[in-house]
Amino acid sequence: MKIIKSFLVVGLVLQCALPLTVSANYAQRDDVKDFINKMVKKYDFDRGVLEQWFSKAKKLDGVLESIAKPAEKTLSWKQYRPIFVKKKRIEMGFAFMEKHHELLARAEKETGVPVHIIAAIIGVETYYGRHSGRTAVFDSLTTLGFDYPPRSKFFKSELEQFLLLAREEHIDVTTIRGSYAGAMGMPQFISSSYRRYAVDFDGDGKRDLWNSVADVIGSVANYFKVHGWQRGGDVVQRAQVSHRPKDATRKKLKPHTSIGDFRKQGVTTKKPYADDVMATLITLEGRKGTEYWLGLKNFYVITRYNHSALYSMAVYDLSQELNSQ
Ligand SMILES: [Ca+2]
Repeated sequence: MKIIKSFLVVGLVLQCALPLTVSANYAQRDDVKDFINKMVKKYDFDRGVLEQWFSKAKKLDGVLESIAKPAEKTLSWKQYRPIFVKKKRIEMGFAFMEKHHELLARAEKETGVPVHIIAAIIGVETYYGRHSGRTAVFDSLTTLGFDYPPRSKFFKSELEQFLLLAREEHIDVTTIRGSYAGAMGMPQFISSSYRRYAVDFDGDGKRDLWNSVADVIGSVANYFKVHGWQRGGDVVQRAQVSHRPKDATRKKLKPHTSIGDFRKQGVTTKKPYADDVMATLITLEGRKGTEYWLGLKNFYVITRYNHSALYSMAVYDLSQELNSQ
């Protein structure tokens, strides 16, 4: 569910055209052999098939470069926002909502997640399904799982989930494409999320996040519902501050302080909230200087999709644009 940047995709396509001599021959590595053993013993995978896949897996240097510098960590809000909240994405969002109005309305009715939030997620992730990633997911997860020590454990686990997902959903391990970090389909679900949260919303017996817009809409809404979306609840509110708060960090995503306590610290919102409503303070460097916001439970729920305050704000702002007509 990380962001795909088109220049990155172009880089990976070029890289894939290199001769096969760049093959890392993963099947001969001890750590990969351990992984294969685990998949055979724990899940009864065919050893020969796994060995064949890993012998052909490519180490993707472009993936390793990208994972080291995700946009959320290097961009300020004033740089980040215009990437996502812009005319083309808004116009395409209206078209998407009009075309899929009934599905979106059904998902909102069942889960409480507003249609414009669901649409904004799909818009931010993949331009409403147009850019769902061109990197071979098996290669990217193998590269990250075995050649990216800082997050090796996580990506090995995703690789395990990916192989299980492919078996359950009858999809071809070697041809599936996604983002450099292994996020797949129109909503960019990573493998563990796909297995846990995707739903068959069109009732054809399959969970298809590449081709079924119904499944995509139902799955995004279900993801938020399971993560605690509050029906009718606010996402975030602009805050006024009497002085720069001690806690002016945007690192705490989870609401941790009551609105009443924020008020005592000189942090207030124009819209009144009960004192016991929990919030987190978000500090953004916007076009016109520092902005303070109070993020509520639903703000936090959006960050469960991508653990970034900038991401959640961009989804919210785009959803507001889509809700403006
Ligand atoms: Ca389906």
